[in-house]
Amino acid sequence: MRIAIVVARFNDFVTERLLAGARAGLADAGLPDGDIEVLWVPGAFEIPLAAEAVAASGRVSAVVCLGCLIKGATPHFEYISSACAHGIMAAASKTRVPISFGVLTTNSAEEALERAVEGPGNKGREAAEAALEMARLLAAVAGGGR
Ligand code: DLZ
Repeated sequence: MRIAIVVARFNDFVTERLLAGARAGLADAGLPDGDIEVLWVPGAFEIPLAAEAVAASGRVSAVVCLGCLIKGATPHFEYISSACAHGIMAAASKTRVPISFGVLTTNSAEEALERAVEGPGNKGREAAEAALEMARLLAAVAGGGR
Protein backbone atom coordinates (compact mmCIF):
# COMPACT_ATOMS: atom_id res chain seq x y z
CA MET A 1 0.00 0.00 0.00
CA ARG A 2 1.34 3.47 -0.97
CA ILE A 3 0.15 6.65 0.74
CA ALA A 4 0.59 10.26 -0.39
CA ILE A 5 0.88 13.16 2.03
CA VAL A 6 0.00 16.61 0.68
CA VAL A 7 1.40 19.28 3.00
CA ALA A 8 1.19 23.09 2.88
CA ARG A 9 4.35 25.20 3.29
CA PHE A 10 2.40 28.13 4.79
CA ASN A 11 2.89 28.05 8.59
CA ASP A 12 5.56 25.39 8.14
CA PHE A 13 6.64 25.78 11.78
CA VAL A 14 3.42 23.80 12.42
CA THR A 15 2.99 21.73 9.23
CA GLU A 16 6.52 20.23 9.55
CA ARG A 17 5.38 18.85 12.92
CA LEU A 18 2.14 17.52 11.45
CA LEU A 19 4.20 15.80 8.75
CA ALA A 20 6.47 14.23 11.37
CA GLY A 21 3.37 12.98 13.23
CA ALA A 22 1.86 11.53 10.05
CA ARG A 23 5.13 9.77 9.18
CA ALA A 24 5.36 8.35 12.71
CA GLY A 25 1.76 7.09 12.54
CA LEU A 26 2.35 5.37 9.21
CA ALA A 27 5.65 3.86 10.44
CA ASP A 28 3.89 2.52 13.57
CA ALA A 29 1.27 0.94 11.28
CA GLY A 30 4.07 -0.87 9.44
CA LEU A 31 4.24 1.23 6.29
CA PRO A 32 7.82 1.48 4.96
CA ASP A 33 9.09 5.04 4.38
CA GLY A 34 9.61 4.21 0.70
CA ASP A 35 5.86 3.74 0.31
CA ILE A 36 5.14 7.34 1.37
CA GLU A 37 5.08 10.12 -1.23
CA VAL A 38 5.24 13.68 0.13
CA LEU A 39 3.95 16.57 -2.00
CA TRP A 40 4.53 20.16 -0.81
CA VAL A 41 2.11 22.89 -1.92
CA PRO A 42 2.22 26.66 -1.22
CA GLY A 43 -0.79 26.90 1.12
CA ALA A 44 -4.02 25.24 2.27
CA PHE A 45 -5.87 26.66 -0.72
CA GLU A 46 -3.73 24.52 -3.08
CA ILE A 47 -4.15 21.26 -1.12
CA PRO A 48 -7.32 19.95 -2.88
CA LEU A 49 -5.91 20.18 -6.41
CA ALA A 50 -2.70 18.33 -5.50
CA ALA A 51 -4.68 15.75 -3.48
CA GLU A 52 -7.02 15.11 -6.40
CA ALA A 53 -4.12 14.83 -8.87
CA VAL A 54 -2.22 12.26 -6.84
CA ALA A 55 -5.41 10.35 -5.98
CA ALA A 56 -6.36 10.21 -9.67
CA SER A 57 -2.86 8.99 -10.65
CA GLY A 58 -3.67 5.50 -9.37
CA ARG A 59 -0.34 5.37 -7.50
CA VAL A 60 -1.75 5.57 -3.95
CA SER A 61 -4.40 3.91 -1.79
CA ALA A 62 -5.05 7.05 0.27
CA VAL A 63 -4.02 10.67 0.63
CA VAL A 64 -3.34 12.58 3.87
CA CYS A 65 -3.79 16.38 3.72
CA LEU A 66 -1.89 18.58 6.17
CA GLY A 67 -2.10 22.32 6.62
CA CYS A 68 -2.52 25.07 9.19
CA LEU A 69 -4.80 28.10 9.11
CA ILE A 70 -4.49 30.56 11.99
CA LYS A 71 -7.54 32.80 12.33
CA GLY A 72 -5.88 35.85 13.86
CA ALA A 73 -3.22 35.93 11.14
CA THR A 74 -5.49 35.20 8.16
CA PRO A 75 -8.15 37.81 7.28
CA HIS A 76 -9.82 35.49 4.72
CA PHE A 77 -9.57 32.47 7.06
CA GLU A 78 -13.20 31.37 6.42
CA TYR A 79 -12.80 31.42 2.63
CA ILE A 80 -9.58 29.41 2.59
CA SER A 81 -10.67 26.89 5.23
CA SER A 82 -14.04 26.34 3.58
CA ALA A 83 -12.50 26.00 0.09
CA CYS A 84 -9.95 23.55 1.47
CA ALA A 85 -12.46 21.35 3.32
CA HIS A 86 -14.99 21.29 0.47
CA GLY A 87 -12.24 20.75 -2.12
CA ILE A 88 -10.85 17.76 -0.24
CA MET A 89 -14.31 16.18 0.12
CA ALA A 90 -15.02 16.76 -3.58
CA ALA A 91 -11.66 15.23 -4.57
CA ALA A 92 -12.36 12.10 -2.51
CA SER A 93 -15.87 11.76 -3.96
CA LYS A 94 -14.61 12.22 -7.52
CA THR A 95 -11.64 9.84 -7.32
CA ARG A 96 -13.14 7.34 -4.80
CA VAL A 97 -9.78 7.43 -3.01
CA PRO A 98 -9.88 8.19 0.74
CA ILE A 99 -8.45 11.64 1.46
CA SER A 100 -8.16 12.60 5.12
CA PHE A 101 -8.34 16.11 6.58
CA GLY A 102 -5.39 17.05 8.76
CA VAL A 103 -5.75 20.78 8.26
CA LEU A 104 -5.71 22.75 11.50
CA THR A 105 -8.03 25.76 11.82
CA THR A 106 -7.10 27.50 15.05
CA ASN A 107 -7.41 30.88 16.78
CA SER A 108 -3.69 31.22 17.51
CA ALA A 109 -0.24 29.79 16.85
CA GLU A 110 -0.23 28.39 20.42
CA GLU A 111 -3.42 26.40 19.72
CA ALA A 112 -1.92 25.11 16.48
CA LEU A 113 1.28 23.95 18.21
CA GLU A 114 -0.77 22.14 20.88
CA ARG A 115 -2.28 20.04 18.07
CA ALA A 116 1.11 19.30 16.54
CA VAL A 117 2.85 17.81 19.59
CA GLU A 118 4.81 14.56 19.40
CA GLY A 119 2.68 11.49 20.18
CA PRO A 120 -1.03 10.62 20.05
CA GLY A 121 -2.21 14.26 20.26
CA ASN A 122 -0.64 15.08 16.90
CA LYS A 123 -3.39 15.78 14.33
CA GLY A 124 -1.11 14.76 11.46
CA ARG A 125 -0.78 11.33 13.03
CA GLU A 126 -4.59 11.19 13.46
CA ALA A 127 -5.13 12.09 9.81
CA ALA A 128 -2.64 9.41 8.70
CA GLU A 129 -4.39 6.78 10.83
CA ALA A 130 -7.79 7.81 9.41
CA ALA A 131 -6.48 7.57 5.83
CA LEU A 132 -5.07 4.07 6.45
CA GLU A 133 -8.29 2.90 8.12
CA MET A 134 -10.37 4.16 5.21
CA ALA A 135 -8.03 2.58 2.62
CA ARG A 136 -8.37 -0.77 4.38
CA LEU A 137 -12.14 -0.40 4.76
CA LEU A 138 -12.61 0.40 1.04
CA ALA A 139 -10.36 -2.55 0.09
CA ALA A 140 -12.48 -4.84 2.32
CA VAL A 141 -15.74 -3.50 0.86
CA ALA A 142 -14.42 -3.99 -2.71
CA GLY A 143 -13.23 -7.52 -1.95
CA GLY A 144 -16.14 -8.65 0.20
CA GLY A 145 -18.83 -11.04 -1.01
CA ARG A 146 -22.42 -11.17 0.17
C1 DLZ B 1 -2.58 33.86 1.88
C2 DLZ B 1 -2.69 32.91 3.03
C3 DLZ B 1 -2.98 33.38 4.33
C4 DLZ B 1 -3.20 34.82 4.61
N1 DLZ B 1 -3.04 32.56 5.38
C5 DLZ B 1 -2.83 31.22 5.18
C6 DLZ B 1 -2.87 30.31 6.27
O1 DLZ B 1 -3.09 30.67 7.44
N2 DLZ B 1 -2.64 28.99 6.00
C7 DLZ B 1 -2.37 28.52 4.73
O2 DLZ B 1 -2.17 27.31 4.57
N3 DLZ B 1 -2.32 29.38 3.70
C8 DLZ B 1 -2.53 30.70 3.87
N4 DLZ B 1 -2.46 31.55 2.82
C9 DLZ B 1 -2.03 31.03 1.50
C10 DLZ B 1 -3.17 30.42 0.68
O3 DLZ B 1 -3.53 29.14 1.16
C11 DLZ B 1 -2.70 30.27 -0.80
O4 DLZ B 1 -1.51 29.55 -0.83
C12 DLZ B 1 -2.48 31.61 -1.48
O5 DLZ B 1 -3.63 32.42 -1.39
C13 DLZ B 1 -2.13 31.42 -2.97
O6 DLZ B 1 -3.21 30.81 -3.68
